[in-house]
Amino acid sequence: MKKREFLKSAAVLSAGVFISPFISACENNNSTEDSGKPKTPNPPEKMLVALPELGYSYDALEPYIDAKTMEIHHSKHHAGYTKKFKSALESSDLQEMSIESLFQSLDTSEQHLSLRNNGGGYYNHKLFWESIGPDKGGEASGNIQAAIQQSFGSFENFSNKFKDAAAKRFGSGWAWLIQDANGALKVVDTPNQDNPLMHQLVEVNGQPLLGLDVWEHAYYLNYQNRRKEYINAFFNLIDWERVNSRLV
Ligand code: MN3
Repeated sequence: MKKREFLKSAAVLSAGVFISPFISACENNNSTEDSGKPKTPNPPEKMLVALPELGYSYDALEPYIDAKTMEIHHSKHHAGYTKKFKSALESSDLQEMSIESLFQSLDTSEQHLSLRNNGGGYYNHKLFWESIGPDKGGEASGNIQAAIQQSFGSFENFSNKFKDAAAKRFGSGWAWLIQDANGALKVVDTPNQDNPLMHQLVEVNGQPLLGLDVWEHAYYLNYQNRRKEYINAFFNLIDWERVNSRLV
C-alpha cells in the first residue's frame, strides 16, 4: 500500500515537473486576469498562411499531370506565393481577417498589388490541389450534379463551357466554376492570380467551387503548347465530392 502511494505521488510529481513549463507559459498569458472567469482567446486570430501538404504524392496524378510538373508547381511556385503572401500580409494592417474578407477588400491600388497577386496565388493553388486527386474524375454526382444540371442543362454543357473558358483565357490565369449570391452556378475565367472572391477586381463574383490553373507552368513540361489536352486531362482528376462540399 505504501509503495503504491509512493508510486502514485511520484507519478504526479513527475507529471507536474513535465508540464510545468506549459502551465507557467499559460499563467503568464493570463497574468492580468484574476476574476476567476476563463479568459477568452486573444481576438481576433491572425490568418494562418502555410504551404499546404498535398494529400497525394507528386507522381500520383500521372499520366494526366506529370510528377516533375507537380513537384515544381507545389514546391517552387506555390511555395513562392505563400512566402510572398505572408510577407505582404505582415507589412499590411489586414492580417486579422479571413482570407475571403481580405480578397473582398482588395482594390486596384498599388498597395494591394502584392496581396492580390500572392494572396491569390496562395489561395488558388490550395483550392486547386484540393480539387483533384488520383482515381477521381468522371461525372459529378449528388447535389453538385443537380446544381450543374439546373444551371447548365447537362454535365456535357457545363464541361464544354468550362473547357472553352480555360482554352480561351488569354495568357496566364484560371478557369472557374463558381456559385453566385443567388445560388446559380457559372463558369468564369480570371487573369493572373485573381479569383472570383475579389469582388472589386472581377466582372462576375461568387464562391469558387472548382478552379483550373492554365498558367503555362501548370502544363508546359508535359503538354508544351497543347493546353487543350491538359484541360481534357484535368477532367480525369476532378474530386467531385470535394467540389460538392463547397456548395453553399
Ligand atoms: Mn500555378
